Amino acid sequence: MLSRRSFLTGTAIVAATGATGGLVACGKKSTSSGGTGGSKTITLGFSQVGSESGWRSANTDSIKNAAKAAGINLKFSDAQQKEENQIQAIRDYISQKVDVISFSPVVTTGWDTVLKEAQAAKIPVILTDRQVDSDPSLFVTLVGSDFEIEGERAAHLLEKVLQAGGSPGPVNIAVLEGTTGSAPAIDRAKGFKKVMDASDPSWKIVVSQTGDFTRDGGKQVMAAFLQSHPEANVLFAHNDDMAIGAIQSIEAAGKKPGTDIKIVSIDGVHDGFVAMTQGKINAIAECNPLLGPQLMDTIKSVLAGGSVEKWIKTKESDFMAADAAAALPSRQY
Ligand code: GYE
Repeated sequence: MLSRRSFLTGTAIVAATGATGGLVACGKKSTSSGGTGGSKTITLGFSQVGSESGWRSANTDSIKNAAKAAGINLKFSDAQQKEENQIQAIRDYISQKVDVISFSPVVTTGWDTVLKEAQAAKIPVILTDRQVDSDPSLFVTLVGSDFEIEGERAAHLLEKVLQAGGSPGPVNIAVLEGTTGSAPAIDRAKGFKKVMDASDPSWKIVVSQTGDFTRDGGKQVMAAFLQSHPEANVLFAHNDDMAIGAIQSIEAAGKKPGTDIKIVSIDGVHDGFVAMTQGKINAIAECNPLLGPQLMDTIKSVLAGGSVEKWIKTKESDFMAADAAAALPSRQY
């Protein structure tokens, strides 16, 4: 999906024209006023998606702490999962003439106009966490995970869970999707399906609906799934929070999460690990929210005129419930 064909190719040369013309000018602007590489404090305008999940809280803390540690002046706004709020925040940052703008786009589409405005104002834009479906020349780089791979990893974890549980018969999968139109919801679904289609033909997605990445969304939608699809014996949740919400509904319906309904989710937040230690979530594909330090390093090198990769990916691991107790004490979020 997305403009990934071009997005994936090569390195963004920061001094190039057109794509990163803003960077060149921004570098000049900085140099004439002391240089961002020197004593001038960098001002970063950051627009966060919202505070929908444990992942997001950890991500916000990471960005705030890393900005402080890097001596970057952070202007932070929470868009409450609304694209129009993010667009407004970006416009405000442009009019405040910040040195650099970063944001985690709630959905993939609808960004071209505001990204062009930032480019016209010669303010570089660095995406974090989520991708956009815009011309890659409108942003410098993305610091974040590969969600399609995460979907594939989740499906492979499910294979392991099913193997460990003996022969399960038909695999009737219910899916709690993330925010509709968001990069992680689109790509996690895609990666999961890719592995599923190549896997055992007994796997079937019997129902799939958004829970908007929230605990409450997961709870409500799962309650409806249990009514409409009592045959579901697997839940794939696009994040831990929805899985945790779903667990409440599964228990309220008198079923045993992790046993009657096997559960695989993505993120690896603290509460997800706790649910694994209780055997309620069977496996988690980690998605690392601690992007702050990488983002600040990237900002500094971009403003200093360096070249950066077009996609700076995050390192992540997989966990089965049996690993959870040993891993829990060293989890950072
Ligand atoms: O998985 C979910 C959050 O974009 C990777 O957003 C992020 C996702 C994360 O709400 O918990």
